[in-house]
Parts: sequence; C-alpha cells; structure tokens
Amino acid sequence: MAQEIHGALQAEGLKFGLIVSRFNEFITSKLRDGALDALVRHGADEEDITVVWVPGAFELPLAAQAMARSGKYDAVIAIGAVIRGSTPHFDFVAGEAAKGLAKAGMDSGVPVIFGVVTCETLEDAVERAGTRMPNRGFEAGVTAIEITNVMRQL
Ligand code: INI
Repeated sequence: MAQEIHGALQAEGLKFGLIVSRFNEFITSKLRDGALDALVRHGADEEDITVVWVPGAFELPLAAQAMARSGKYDAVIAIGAVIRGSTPHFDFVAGEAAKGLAKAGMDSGVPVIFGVVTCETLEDAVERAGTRMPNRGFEAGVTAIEITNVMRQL
C-alpha cells in the first residue's frame, strides 16, 4: 500500500511571517485580516505572527527572502493586490512578484505563499477580498499551514 503524506490544518506552535503590500491597501488589509483569521482559527498564537508592510507587490520578494532566510519563521505569506486597470506595467509587477516569491521559497526551503490577487478591475479585487468570493488571504493562510506540515514530513 502506498504511503501518503498529508499536511494537517494545525498551526499550533508554528511561526509565520506575513508581508503585506501597502499599494491598494484597502484590499490588502482585508486579505491580511483573512490570513490572520485563518492562522489563529487553526491554532496559531498571535504572538507568533509578524506582519511586515512593504510599498508594493514588486517589493514582496525581497522581504519574503529576508524573512524566509532568517530562520525565525516556519512559513512566509506574501499579500498583495495588482490590478490591471490601474497600471500599464501590471505584467511586470505581477510577473516579478510571482517569480521572486517562488525563488524566495525555492532558495530558502521555507514555504513562501503567493497571496497576491491579480485582477482586471478593482471590482474583481474587492470580490477576492471576501465579498462575493472567499477571502484569498484566508486561503493563503490555510495553504501556509498545510504546506508547512507537509514539508515537515519530507
Ligand atoms: N503595486 C501593487 O502592489 N499593485 C499594483 O496594482 C501596482 N500598480 O498598479 O502599479 C503596484 N505598483 C507599485 C510596485 O509594486 C512598486 O512598489 C513600485 O514600482 C516601486 O518599485
């Protein structure tokens, strides 16, 4: 019988770094609230969560890399909102954020979660912050817990 490994949704005793982009703060603050809610509801202690604000999604990877390398966190969650309607350089900002966050995780071996919503319009972003759709920050928090508990068994 094959052995299967699953990540429990249990965050007790885990330490998290949460990096939040200030750009589109009215969206990202809702995503941050969702992520915190997910971590605490699954057993994390608020004292074990550090929230860092950065200017925009483009700056998320650098801070994620520093937090992931620090050895202080079991997982890092990067939160941002990139909206095509508001920028001609959407593709650069969103693309570099995705690439940089993936690299920070791969280089450090610490899970780095892509909690960045990339949307066509402000309306879409509002929905993904938990109005008509589930809060993407909450989903990022749950993902962080699951992958952390998977990684511990590999
Ligand atoms: N940053 C975002 O997080 N979201 C955006 O939609 C956005 N737009 O529209 O430009 C954005 N730009 C700023 C960028 O992340 C950097 O902070 C800036 O380019 C300085 O490096």
